[in-house]
Amino acid sequence: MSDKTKAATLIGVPLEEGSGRGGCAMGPAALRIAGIGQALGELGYRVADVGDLRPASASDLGENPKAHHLPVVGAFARAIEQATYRAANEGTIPVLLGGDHSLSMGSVSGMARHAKDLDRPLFVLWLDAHADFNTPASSPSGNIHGMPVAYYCGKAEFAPILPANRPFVDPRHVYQVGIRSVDEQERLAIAESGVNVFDMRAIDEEGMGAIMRRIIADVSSANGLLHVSLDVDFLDPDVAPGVGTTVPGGATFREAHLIMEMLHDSGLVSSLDLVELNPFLDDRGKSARVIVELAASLFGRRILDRPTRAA
Ligand code: NNH
Ligand code: MN
Ligand code: MN
Ligand code: MN
Repeated sequence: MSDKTKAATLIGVPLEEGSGRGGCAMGPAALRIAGIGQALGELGYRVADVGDLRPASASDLGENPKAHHLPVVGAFARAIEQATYRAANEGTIPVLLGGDHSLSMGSVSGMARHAKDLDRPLFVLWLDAHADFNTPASSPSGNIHGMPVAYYCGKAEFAPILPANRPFVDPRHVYQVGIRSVDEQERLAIAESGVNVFDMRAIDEEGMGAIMRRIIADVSSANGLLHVSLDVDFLDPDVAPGVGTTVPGGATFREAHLIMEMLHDSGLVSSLDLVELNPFLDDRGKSARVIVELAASLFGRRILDRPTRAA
């Protein structure tokens, strides 16, 4: 996180229609109660909270049996795209308080528009148990939260949600870390797409530090902006149980913090999604607190000061 910026905009996204179950709409409230604003403030950031987005359902988007609640999810995507673009354009770091992962259709698209203005490439770090590369045709569930990566890479158009000339993210600029649940057809689509996938086995074999050094070097050498999208189920369910789609064998507390600490020191992060927190399933606020602590590490909280590395 670049210390030059030192300003963050919290954008609440009470959206759960993309996830196929209730609870994520309470995520923004839980993250605020767990102290997301104070944590960033204590690290020296000027924090503005724009409150929760509450767009009316988009009546121009028809219902789609293979993409559930498209008029609601699509309306949110439009509002999020604008709010994210505006916050970034004002020189702040947009922090999306989700809300289910379909919100990234809007946040990443907004950052892609911002990056295009700056004539810099946008990179995405996708921290998730799932690849979220389904399309309405391939999805076994019809839940749009399994589709945002395909959407912002331009591989899945459900309906005219955002302008047809919106900038897409180059799949080769997407880095997925923590993956351990991929659907049959999704597997083929990812392999063809060029998305960089570091699954749990890669983390076990190579170590999180080595993987993150590679990703940071790639973004840095391209002078890219880096959007970070953190799905609660990236973490092991023992660390963060408050999510609807837990998958065993996830990232440890320290692996997740190491990512955030290295990202902070890189100065490359332009924007952040905190998604899929389901307070209804949480254990007395445990997962909400872990997510806030991870965000604090990303914004510069550290165990000890470290010698500055030569550039
Ligand atoms: N792959 C499944 C689907 O598309 C599950 C997606 N669920 C998530 N993604 N939580 O992060 O329905
Ligand atoms: Mn996800
Ligand atoms: Mn997930
Ligand atoms: Mn490139």
